[in-house]
Amino acid sequence: MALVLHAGKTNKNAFKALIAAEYSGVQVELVPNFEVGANKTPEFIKMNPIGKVPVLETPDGPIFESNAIARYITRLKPDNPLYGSALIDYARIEQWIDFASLEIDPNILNWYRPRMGYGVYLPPVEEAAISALKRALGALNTHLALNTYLVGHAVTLADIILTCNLFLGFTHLMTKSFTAEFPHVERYFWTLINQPNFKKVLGEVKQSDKVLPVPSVKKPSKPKEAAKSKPKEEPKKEVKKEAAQPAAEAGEEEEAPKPKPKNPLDLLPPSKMILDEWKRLYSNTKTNFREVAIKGFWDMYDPEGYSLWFCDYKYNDENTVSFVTMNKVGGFLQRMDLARKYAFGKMLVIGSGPPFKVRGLWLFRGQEIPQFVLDECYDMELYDWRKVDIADEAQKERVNQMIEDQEPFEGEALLDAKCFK
Ligand SMILES: N[C@@H](CCC(=O)N[C@@H](CS)C(=O)NCC(=O)O)C(=O)O
Repeated sequence: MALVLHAGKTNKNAFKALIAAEYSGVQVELVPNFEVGANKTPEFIKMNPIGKVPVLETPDGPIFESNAIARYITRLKPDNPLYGSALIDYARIEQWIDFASLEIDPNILNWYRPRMGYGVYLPPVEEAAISALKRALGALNTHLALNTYLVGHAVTLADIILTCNLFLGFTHLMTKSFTAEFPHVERYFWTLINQPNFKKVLGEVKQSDKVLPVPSVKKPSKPKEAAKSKPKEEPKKEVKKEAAQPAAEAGEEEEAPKPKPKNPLDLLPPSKMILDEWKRLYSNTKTNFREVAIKGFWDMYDPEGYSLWFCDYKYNDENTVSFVTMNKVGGFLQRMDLARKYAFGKMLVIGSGPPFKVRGLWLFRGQEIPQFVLDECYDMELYDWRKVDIADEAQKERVNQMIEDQEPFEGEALLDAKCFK
């Protein structure tokens, strides 16, 4: 039977439990129709004397505090990899949980809450919060320069808690120009957000393109202006809205379950090129690759129904660690899963030493990079894209070399070559 979690459905603290549950195979359900104020009833106060959400009901009684709830769920699965496999992993997971809870969360909340109208906005207090947050993000960035995840080589509970604590920052406060200073934190956050078990809970997450505005002080002489710059009269409902605050701020989650429209690429005129045939030929050709696969590719290629694109990673200078670079490319290909019916790709990690260059070749259905890929796969914007001019023999030859993993490639050794098919 599912454990019941009391919280609004976009509460970032409840996400910790829900994501941990996905990883652990534990059934957790949000209490249906959680309402503002439900956390102030005498029954609720019996479960959590401070009257805050989330609270988890278990067969042995209620638990409050979101980290404790997530730990409980994690421990329901014996030897859960979310807790690592050695004592030192466990200690480091706890270390990063504390870091996420003491160095990241309060600073984001001290920046966020006054701007939401849940507290007095005082510029020096905000400045101090941002400066402490930057210090923490700087340290995190240093750690993540050499580590894909916080501890070991897989997602742990520490990653779940930290990502949830970064969530409000990325979605409401920390624009691209703020986070660009912490590129490894950016890469880390989007890697986690795009893990299937995170996606099931969080849906689509978009980085805010502006900092949540400061609520304007209502001036009796200018009532209209005040209402315009502080919409939805949030401050008025301050006390009552507290529990449902994330539900109020995360309209995008509410919109998530839209009916799926037909992919426009399915509506294109039929092509003589059957993508699966090319993928089969590519996979089955073991010898004479040039004569068989490459020749076959150009025989099949339909320049009207498909287009070829070169991509170049924009931040190659950051590719200082081989396995981190390879993981980054691996993550990109995982996230391209949604385009499998419409794309084929080769991604090369080039160089015999750091910094490694990441370059690729993609074949897409249609004449443009599909819009849904640009919208859904954040990696796309990390690359410069250039359409291949197949009338240019040099570009055509580059296509051949990329399909073939030719080494040396442009005079350099290949560290890795990955195929999306
Ligand atoms: N440390 C707590 C924080 C809980 C918390 O602040 N909950 C907010 C909503 S995210 C709440 O219930 N606020 C209502 C109130 O303060 O009365 C946790 O991690 O669970």
